[in-house]
Amino acid sequence: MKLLTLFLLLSTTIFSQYLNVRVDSPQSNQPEEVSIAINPVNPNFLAAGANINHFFRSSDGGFSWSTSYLSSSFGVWGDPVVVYDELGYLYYGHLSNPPFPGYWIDRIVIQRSTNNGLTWNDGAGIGFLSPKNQDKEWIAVDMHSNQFKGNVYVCWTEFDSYGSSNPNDSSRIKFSRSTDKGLTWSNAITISDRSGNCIDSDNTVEGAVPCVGPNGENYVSWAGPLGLVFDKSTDGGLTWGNDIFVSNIPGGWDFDVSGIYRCNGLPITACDTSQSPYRGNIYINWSDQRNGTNNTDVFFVKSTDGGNTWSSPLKVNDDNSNRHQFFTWMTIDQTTGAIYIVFYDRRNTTGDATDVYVARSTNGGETFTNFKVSQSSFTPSSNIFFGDYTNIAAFNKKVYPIWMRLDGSTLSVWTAIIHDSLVYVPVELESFRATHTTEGKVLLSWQTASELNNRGFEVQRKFLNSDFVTIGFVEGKGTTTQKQYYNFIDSPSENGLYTYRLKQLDYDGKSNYSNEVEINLQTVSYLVLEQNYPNPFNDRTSLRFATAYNKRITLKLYDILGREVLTVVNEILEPGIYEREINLSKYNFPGGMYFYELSDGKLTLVKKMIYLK
Ligand SMILES: [Ca+2]
Ligand SMILES: [Ca+2]
Ligand SMILES: [Ca+2]
Ligand SMILES: [Ca+2]
Repeated sequence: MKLLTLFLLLSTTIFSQYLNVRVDSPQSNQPEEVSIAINPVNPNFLAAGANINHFFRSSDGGFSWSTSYLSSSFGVWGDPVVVYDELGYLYYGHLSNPPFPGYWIDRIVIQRSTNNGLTWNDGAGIGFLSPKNQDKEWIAVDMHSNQFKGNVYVCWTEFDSYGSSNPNDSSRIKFSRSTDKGLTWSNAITISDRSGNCIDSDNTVEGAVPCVGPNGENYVSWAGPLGLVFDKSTDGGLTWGNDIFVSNIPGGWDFDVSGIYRCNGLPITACDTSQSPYRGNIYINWSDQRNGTNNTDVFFVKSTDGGNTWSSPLKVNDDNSNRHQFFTWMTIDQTTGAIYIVFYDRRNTTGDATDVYVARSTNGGETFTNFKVSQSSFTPSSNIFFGDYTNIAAFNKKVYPIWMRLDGSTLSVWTAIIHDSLVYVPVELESFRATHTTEGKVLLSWQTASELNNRGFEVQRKFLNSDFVTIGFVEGKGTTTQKQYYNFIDSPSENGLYTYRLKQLDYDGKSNYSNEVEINLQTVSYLVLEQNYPNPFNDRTSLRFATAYNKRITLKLYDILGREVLTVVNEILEPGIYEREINLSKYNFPGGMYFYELSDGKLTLVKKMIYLK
């Protein structure tokens, strides 16, 4: 019997060695700042981007890649971010550098492709507000919510003047949305309550990676002078709330890692919209140097209440090496709820030699398992710009981290093809029982250890040799890891053997049957009416009945048309057996069929008699 499902990790040996695949081509021009996305409509199609205008596509699940270069009349000035929507449309966001009267990073540009990146439109410019600079966009798509499905959202940092140390210049987090698949965009609004400076360092507000919640909520966090803060919108991005403090970032988001041109620990925000037990959880991942300037670590917090409160930071890298882990990125496989975090890691190296690790959580971020995904380490040089981040995408148990290697002075872009063996396994209901109640009814009770995507239970009953029929529905708890208790009371009208079962229904239409339970219902009769004697009869016959309660009892006679013709008894009787003789010759009734009805006001019993006359 299978009824509900639960996450279970069946294999812990899957993470051994991964095929590393080069994404860029030897002709690429120093690609860094990578982004990767999986087409949910056809997951064999993958898209990736890298500075300054690289586009990479794969149509075979990431085993081979081709390189092309984006162009737009707005200019293509780096910070690429690739995102697929629910239709399989592909968005490529980047910075601008249009010809005069435009200027360097004067707007965010998002181009769209409907053929997995073979061709692109010219794109739309977002947030132009001369002479300000618009920098480092991140994009999210509402893949499924009832209200806002298909909306595309973008967040970024606006600088009054990029790099300025003038105290009058400030930075802020901006937001825009598209409700027409990226063709047009709303006017940019500011969502950060507290501005940062324009230096592009610890006290500048940056790192706004938006995500979408199960009901279309917009969630985003960023780093700045207050540390890590969070904000959300529940109306499709029209209005936003007060920024909520999440965590401090000791040392700030801008720090040094030897061998790296520049390094930051900017946050990534993600929300579980899967049907896992962790649906709705919001996660933030970043890195900082709270444990020492030679010991960068990767951190993680979560909110289970829509971002109002946050857990204490959890260190994601599970080493005790006092070495650097940096340039982290996070994704959720929204088909399973598993969390994947990629980062560079020096736990097992010396000097600046660097590996790539992925951490995975299958319990909503309570714990992470770390594993190495790079087949060999590389030793970067701080003389070569290395970009500002890595990236990772996961869909349907396929996980693709993407990162840069820097070998000598040559940058290259790599992915690993990870096929996660995470599976759902069925678990049994902990109990399903049928018991008698004191009122002669049937109490069905059952409990579940956990639920995944459970819409509820149809209660089905079979009487004697009939088929099962549905007699009721009990709503499920959807998704929960808590033990749940249910019951249902049935009131069958007849005595006999009843069989019950549950039909458990998932939200996605799947169903499972429980085991069957039987109960023999022999309700006690509190009112008894016997057949008259003699029957058929001439003139006289005797009516016997019994009552178990001290109640008003009526015994009446009806003709074949249902008309009451005689009241035999109408009085309060003690419990006992009674007999009344009637003589119909006294009334001149016609011969034929008559009915006699005994009632205690609640239960009514009827039998028929034949008067021969
Ligand atoms: Ca950049
Ligand atoms: Ca706000
Ligand atoms: Ca700093
Ligand atoms: Ca460390």
